[in-house]
Amino acid sequence: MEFVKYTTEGMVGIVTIDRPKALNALNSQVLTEIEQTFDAIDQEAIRCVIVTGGGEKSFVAGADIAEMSSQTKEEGEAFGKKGNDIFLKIESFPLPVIAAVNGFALGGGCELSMACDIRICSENAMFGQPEVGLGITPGFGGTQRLSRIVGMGMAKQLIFSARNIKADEAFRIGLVNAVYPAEELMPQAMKLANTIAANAPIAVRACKRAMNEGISVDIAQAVAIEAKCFGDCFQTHDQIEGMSAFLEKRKEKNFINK
Ligand code: DAK
Repeated sequence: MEFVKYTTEGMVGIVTIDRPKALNALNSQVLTEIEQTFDAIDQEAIRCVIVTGGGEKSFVAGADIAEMSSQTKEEGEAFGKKGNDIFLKIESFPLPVIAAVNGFALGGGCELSMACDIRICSENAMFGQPEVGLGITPGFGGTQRLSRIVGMGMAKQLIFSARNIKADEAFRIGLVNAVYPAEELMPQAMKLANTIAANAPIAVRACKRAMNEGISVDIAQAVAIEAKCFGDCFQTHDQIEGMSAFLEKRKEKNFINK
């Protein structure tokens, strides 16, 4: 892979979008490499994934404007579909995905972070959907996910005004869960990922499924989805282990993803 690096630390997989010369902008090749990287993640060994950007300045500064500038209607639509399909894959990826936003998260970069389950960022992070200033709409899910995360009124204000916001404002409106000095971002992301990884993987994955699937149906259907996910955890090794540990007053738990 030229632009996407994948490393592991224990049970955590780290996906780094690494095209710093273009502030990690997403061209077709980067999108393909992101997809291939996620497809290759070992879902038995890995329990949580972190997505971040290479270099000091940027998470992802958007879709590649140079590549998009000469696209026809058909090519634009195909490019949008490619990005959307990959971001949907990340959103519904069985493992939790944390975006460690280490700088610019603009346009497609903000959208990539929103396809992840959890966003934390560095103090120099900047978020925004500048597309209307370029004569286009957000094309990788921004009009849909931003309103689900920060509410319709704030999302409309940000998208219609194309205003970029700094980390503290992103935190205030709930777009990110925490802000850290740049050098603490990855250690904090690892700490969170390891906390998640220490819990029962089948249960964590079932929670993600229930929350993602439940959000787009009515409450009766949503709680039925939860009930199914809840039931799926029973008679697993990890359910028996987790409950036995509590009853035996044991701190150590041996979760094996079975
Ligand atoms: N695309 C391509 N190259 C980019 C880029 C981008 N999004 N962002 C930065 N670069 C490149 C710059 O061109 C520059 O390249 P060289 O000139 O050195 O060759 C290099 O990265 C460094 O950038 P700067 O020199 O501009 O660095 P600064 O620190 O001065 O400024 C900046 C950083 C992030 C404020 C600035 O680069 C900037 O404003 N970048 C563009 C940010 C932006 O507008 N992002 C949103 C892109 S639009 C759709 C599908 C997808 C989408 C929409 C619709 N459909 C099919 C419907 C998605 C749209 C977007 O994401």
